[in-house]
Amino acid sequence: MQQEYSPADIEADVQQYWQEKKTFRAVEENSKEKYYCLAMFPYPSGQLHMGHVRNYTIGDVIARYQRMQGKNVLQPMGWDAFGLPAENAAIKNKVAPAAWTYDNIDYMRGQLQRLGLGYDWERELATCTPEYYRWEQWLFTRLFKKDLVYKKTAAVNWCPVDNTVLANEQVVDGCCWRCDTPVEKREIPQWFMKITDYAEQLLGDLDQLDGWPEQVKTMQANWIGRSEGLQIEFDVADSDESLAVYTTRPDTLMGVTYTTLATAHPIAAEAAKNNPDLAAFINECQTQQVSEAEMATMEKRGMDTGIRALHPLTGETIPVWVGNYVLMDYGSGAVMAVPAHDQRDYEFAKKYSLGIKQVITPANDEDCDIENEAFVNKGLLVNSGKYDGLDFAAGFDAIAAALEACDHGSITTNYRLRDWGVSRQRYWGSPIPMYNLAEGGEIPVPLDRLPVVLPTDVEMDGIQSPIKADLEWRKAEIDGVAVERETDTFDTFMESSWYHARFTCSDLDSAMLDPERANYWLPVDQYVGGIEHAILHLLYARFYHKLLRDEGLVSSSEPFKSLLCQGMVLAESFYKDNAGRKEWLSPLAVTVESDEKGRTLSAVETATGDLVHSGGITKMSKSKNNGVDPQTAIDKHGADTVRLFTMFAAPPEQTLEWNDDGVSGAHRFLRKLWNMVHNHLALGDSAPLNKTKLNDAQQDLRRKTHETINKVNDDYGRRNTFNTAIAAVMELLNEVAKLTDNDGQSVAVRHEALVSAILLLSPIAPHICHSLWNTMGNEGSIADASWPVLDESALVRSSIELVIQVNGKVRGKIQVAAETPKDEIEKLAVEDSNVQRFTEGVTVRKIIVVPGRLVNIVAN
Ligand code: ANZ
Repeated sequence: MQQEYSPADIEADVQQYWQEKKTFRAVEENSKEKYYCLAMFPYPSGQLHMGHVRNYTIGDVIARYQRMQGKNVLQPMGWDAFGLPAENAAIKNKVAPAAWTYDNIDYMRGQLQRLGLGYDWERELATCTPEYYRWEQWLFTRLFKKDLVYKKTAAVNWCPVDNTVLANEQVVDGCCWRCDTPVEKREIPQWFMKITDYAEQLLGDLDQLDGWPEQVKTMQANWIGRSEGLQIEFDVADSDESLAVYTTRPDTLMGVTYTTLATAHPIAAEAAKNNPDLAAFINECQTQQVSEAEMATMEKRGMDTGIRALHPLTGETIPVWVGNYVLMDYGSGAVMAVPAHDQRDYEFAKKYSLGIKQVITPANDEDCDIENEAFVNKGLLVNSGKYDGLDFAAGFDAIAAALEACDHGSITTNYRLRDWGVSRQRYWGSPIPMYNLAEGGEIPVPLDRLPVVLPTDVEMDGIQSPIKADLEWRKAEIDGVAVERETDTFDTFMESSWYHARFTCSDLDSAMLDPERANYWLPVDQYVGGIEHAILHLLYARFYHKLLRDEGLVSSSEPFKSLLCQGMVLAESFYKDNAGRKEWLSPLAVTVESDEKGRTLSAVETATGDLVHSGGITKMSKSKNNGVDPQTAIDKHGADTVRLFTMFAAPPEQTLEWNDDGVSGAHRFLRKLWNMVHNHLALGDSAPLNKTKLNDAQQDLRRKTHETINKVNDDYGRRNTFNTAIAAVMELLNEVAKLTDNDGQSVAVRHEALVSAILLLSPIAPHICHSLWNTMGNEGSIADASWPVLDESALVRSSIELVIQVNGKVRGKIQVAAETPKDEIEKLAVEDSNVQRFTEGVTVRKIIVVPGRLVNIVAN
């Protein structure tokens, strides 16, 4: 029998066992309740980081727990394998992106296996394979026919020197990362998916997601950004045209002093035709590089178009301006400006000396100082003629009714959400399956020509995508007519939007999904991932799931029933002064002296003895050089220790501080468990447990065992707090150590406690528990064992402790049999010697017994 705890040997053996027995292979079984647990799949960057370790351990713990509940569990893993880093690495290392990616996948797969994660590896997929991306190409052509995808021009970052489009990551401080040239904005034709057609469903279905954090649902709702407002038509003076604006504040209509058009508005373009100054201004704004966030804060600029509009209720003449703060693709691309009550309009009006007319006054004692800023809150209408005195709701309704009556307005709903631009001008992605026609327009690649395979044997020149540069590749022919293949590739969010579904039948080569298998497993019961994906990835995956549903491939409307967002992994960072610059040192290169709480007292660079400073505890990152390589920790302590530490150091949603002492502590605990079990077994076989023949000490340990089962079950199954589950098992082991008798029933009770501890810990530290489980005489894998069952009768206490108070102050404690009657308790309380010291010389007036807890004696 192996006596020393040797994780390296045990873990290798157990992993081999899982592999040989195909322990985690998932097969559809209609008679069994399914459980699909999914952790967000990684980008194959080269090696796992601690964030991955945490993410995947959480998922694995949940999956193993559910499996021990008797569920049919699916836990798959794959690779989000397209994306820009492969192109950068390819340029740097002179290796094709595909080769680099597949090498990384091989290495990282080994790392995941070394962590003992219970995946069904037969379902593994990599999104960069034609077997995978062909189906999103297929879907795209279907959606084209359904009018759910379309092409339009949209802005990209353009480097005028390299003559190429840049990804946002390639724009550094507004300049090209390669040649430092200021980046321009250019409009080029791109493909879009009509996610806005699903805006209402995406918002409404959030209500079904009881298992999602409220915060994430709110972020999704805000991103979709539904607003109720009015579309108002302003007639253009001396013309048959009208100008539509969208407003959420029709109550301010009487305060409109001008209107503003987006620079790309057709009326502005028309006016610019015979106004060179205006044309120059519009052109300048359009080459400016601005995100929507920057738009809110940047300096507001504009120009009068010379056009005049007519106020729809008063007929007053109103100037029409062009402004750089109006978005073309929101509402109608034009606003009615109410400077007194909108801060952007206010700043604009002040700058260009336009009128500011107050029409809202505070309904209570809020500050309102139109001389200095807009009053943006809702209030009561003033200076608005017959609408004076109305509040927001009444003003909205009355003005909407007046506009509807004269055919100049209608109530509309708007969404902030824009259609999803899926074109990327980079190489390492799925080709967009379209042909561009010589005479303009485009057609989908016919089904029998799918997939459009991305060539992988390419050389990267660092500027042009190889498929854009390859004139031969671009050529195609259909019915004898020459066409050109689309050379843009899909946004990589495309692939991550449906992998959850593809895992249900990743081997299928005749269709995107097999509805029967997909519907057996979907929706995912538990999704685990980082909060950084709270908006886009989750929104796109929810959208895609609805597209799959409308294609008849799945029957559910939502992909993820429950969502757990894990917190970040932090570590202390260190730097030394290097000629006034901070040089960040790896924690491995630093020797730290810390106090008993693990706080750093002083630190020096190990190699040089130079004093180093603490940069605080921050997210593990390259920039601070404070990443801890999981591989080193696994090699040193074993996977179980790393898993245990990551689960013990913090609840999953909170940040986790990496701490070497904590890791050593986790290791010591596992060694203690190992030794306890082996020492226990050395005493020989345990007698059968006889519940009716236990003394107090034995009953106490049994109670502790079952209290622990009860608590840990709740921690895993409901609260997702694995740290408190571990703490409870640690406490149980402390109690086991206290029962030192070795008679038959003591051994039996201890045996039950140890078996339970092993079962309860097994989702977190599966290798050591697998081994100990077998050592304790159980056949097969602990992964297939049933979760320990609570014996309610063990929780009943034969005696209970009652606190005794005299006049509200604790003066003693008594131990009584659980079923002691009230008058007997009163008697015992008064007779207690400690209590008598406080009741001497006074009269007991009243005794209050709170059953099971305390006795209060009132005496004076
Ligand atoms: C007049 C007004 C008066 C407005 C007032 C606000 C306050 P949400 O709620 O996000 O939907 N707006 C409309 N279209 C725009 C565009 N294309 N670009 C920039 N801003 C635009 O925002 C609706 C408000 O944003 C609208 O209501 C409009 O300004 C502005 F005291 O109209 B409001």
